[in-house]
Amino acid sequence: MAWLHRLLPEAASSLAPGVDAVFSLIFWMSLFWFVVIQGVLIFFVLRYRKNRTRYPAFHSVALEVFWTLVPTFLVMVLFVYGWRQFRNLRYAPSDALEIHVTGRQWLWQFTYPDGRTTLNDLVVPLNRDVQIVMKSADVLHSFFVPAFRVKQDLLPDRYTRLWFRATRADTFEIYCAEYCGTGHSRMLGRVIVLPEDAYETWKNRGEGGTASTKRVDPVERGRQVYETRGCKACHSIDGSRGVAPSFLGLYGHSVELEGGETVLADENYLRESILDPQRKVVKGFQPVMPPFQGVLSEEEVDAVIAFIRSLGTEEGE
Ligand code: HEC
Ligand SMILES: [Cu+2]
Repeated sequence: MAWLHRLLPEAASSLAPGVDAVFSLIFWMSLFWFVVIQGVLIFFVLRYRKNRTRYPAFHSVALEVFWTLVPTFLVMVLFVYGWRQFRNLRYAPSDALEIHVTGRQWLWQFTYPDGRTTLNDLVVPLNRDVQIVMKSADVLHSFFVPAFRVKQDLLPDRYTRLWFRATRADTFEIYCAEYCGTGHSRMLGRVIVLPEDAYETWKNRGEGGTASTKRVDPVERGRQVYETRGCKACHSIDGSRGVAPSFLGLYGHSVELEGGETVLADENYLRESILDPQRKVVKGFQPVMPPFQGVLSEEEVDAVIAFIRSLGTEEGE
């Protein structure tokens, strides 16, 4: 149905056809039932408009069962079909290129794996899986690329993710889809999708059509934080256990806590453990770590997390 697709923005990611299929299914189902129900309604109005006493209300168990089971079945179909698509949206392929985004009033700041940053322009390679790790520096924002059919809120103090694989080399709009203050409507960005070789050139030359490109390797920066902000005194990076657990192989592993719970050591856990260590205390250790809330800057927290991640995820495996 070409005209229906013209109602939607162009589809430019590997996820878009699936999302559009869900949309179309819901659309056609709704249209079908709208016509059926309105048709019956109009028919009844015309057919039974006189002498209502001749047609007393009656109860039919068969009819009740029919119009309970059919909608239930249809809703389950929508659920299963939609949920499978949602799962695709939710779980990024594990080898996706990771780009960090900070939303702030009122701009987008992107940080690439090599530490380069750009403002409002997100440069990605064509046909590569890209995972966006997001957080907000102030209020709620929402990262929305209509052409890719992806949208995700950004929160202060928490990392959220989305992923996509761009399938057309072109420029697409990024909107903020969560009202975030007077500059909200001007919080616009662009995704610039480059073919692999042009992307490599951009990466090596530092060109991207943006004035502000600077380079700080986050892992190196994180090592500095580790060495100069006190972490080193308690945490080793070689697997040896001191007053505190080692950072080696921490990321991506499950951690046993005092009280018997286990948590997965992802970015959100690391962040919380750094800013507010008493919230979740690792089993077998004393709660002696000072909270770093207000001590480390946002940039230092991100960097030290990148450093911890770089120490590997597969200790002894
Ligand atoms: C005074 C010693 C001390 C210092 C300094 C310290 N920590 Fe800790 N840290 C601990 C202890 C003890 C634990 C385990 C108990 C707990 O979870 O609070 C811990 C736990 C952690 C955890 C969770 C580890 C796990 O295995 O789940 C992270 C992440 C962490 N610290 C990061 C840091 C960072 C980053 C710094 C420097 C900015 C730092 N720590 C500085 C003592 C310290
Ligand atoms: Cu916003």
